[in-house]
Amino acid sequence: MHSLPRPLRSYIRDEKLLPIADKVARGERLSFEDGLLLYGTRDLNGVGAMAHHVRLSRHGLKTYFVASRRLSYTNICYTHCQFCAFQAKPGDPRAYVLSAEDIIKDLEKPESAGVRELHMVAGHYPKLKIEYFEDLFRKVKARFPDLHLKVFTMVEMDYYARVSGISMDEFLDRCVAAGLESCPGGGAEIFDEGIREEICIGKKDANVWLKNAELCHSKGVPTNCTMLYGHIEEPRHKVDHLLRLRDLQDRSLKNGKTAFLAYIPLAYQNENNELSRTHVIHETSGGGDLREIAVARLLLDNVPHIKAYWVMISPGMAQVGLSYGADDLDGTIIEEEIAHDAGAQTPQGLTKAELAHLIRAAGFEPLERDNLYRTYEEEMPVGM
Ligand code: V47
Repeated sequence: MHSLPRPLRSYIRDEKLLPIADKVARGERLSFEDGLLLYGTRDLNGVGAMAHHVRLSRHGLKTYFVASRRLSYTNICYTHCQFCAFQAKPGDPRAYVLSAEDIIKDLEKPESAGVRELHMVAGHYPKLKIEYFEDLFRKVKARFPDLHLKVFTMVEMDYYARVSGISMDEFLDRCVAAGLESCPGGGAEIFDEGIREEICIGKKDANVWLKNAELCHSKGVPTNCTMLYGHIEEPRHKVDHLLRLRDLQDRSLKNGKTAFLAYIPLAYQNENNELSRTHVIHETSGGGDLREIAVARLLLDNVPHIKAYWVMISPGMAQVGLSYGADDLDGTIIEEEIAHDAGAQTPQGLTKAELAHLIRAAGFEPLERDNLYRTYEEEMPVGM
């Protein structure tokens, strides 16, 4: 297994970080106060070195990506999130709802060839009920039996169970019976109640997200987790968020069914939304993006994978993120709406060869994975 060539302490310039470096070297869990120090120090490279040490001991140079298609079945949303530029109200010329047939037609296009994961999150539209999702999942699975269905944020699932007039338990069981296999990590935003009042008044109860993630895990449905950063939050809100995720993960791992597979820090995109009209918020910075990846790798000691989401931080920053704790570049995506509607300037998609090239050029080993991190080494694109 690869490891840093020198003792961890030798990479640290801020001596306040030395006790943390010692804990990391011994594999000890970090505290809330440690989290604050990691956010507060100027020694970003020291934080990165500690995260890289953990990444190397866990994954060596292995770096994952997935051939994935993003789709949103509707952009109509009755919930009010001030940071969201994707939502449309009924009657808006941008508003759309996709049928199962539209989605299948899209997946049959040449650009979707080889896709292994369909990742869908969408708006909260009360006309869509459980029957819509059962029909959608059954039809997509009948046409593409090997395509992994990764659908719903935890809040979305809660909403559609409520408008269907059934319990979350029943909603989840029926979706799984129809083909749902895992859930993305979106919709968590930031758990602090005060910040939620300002950025997502329509989703102010963080416990909904946490409770439903735990329910998914207890039923054997793996999920991911995220945090939206770079808006009006402070370091203490982020540490609190990460430790709430870590606590939940401890419980899910103890339960033994399944748990979070990956954590993805989501960099706030600051255009075309209400939050950007009412607050002056700068774009996140490269250093800030790297720190989020590194702090997550250090605090979330029980979540196996940390993604550097190139759509929100750029392919170049995501590539550097691989040396700051990330082991996953997410995927090919093909077409993305949520970040791009809010101003993201990144490409819509990257090919497998482009992802493999980014990973190799940063000194790591690319591995195409499926949703459960099983790899397809024999099919790796070469010759870039
Ligand atoms: O749910 C919305 C967030 C999420 C903005 O699980 C915004 O593998 C930034 O969940 N700026 C969608 N973020 C993205 C997401 C995701 C991405 C990559 C991988 C995975 C995974 C999940 O983006 C939304 C919301 O939480 N979001 N608006 C915005 N302006």
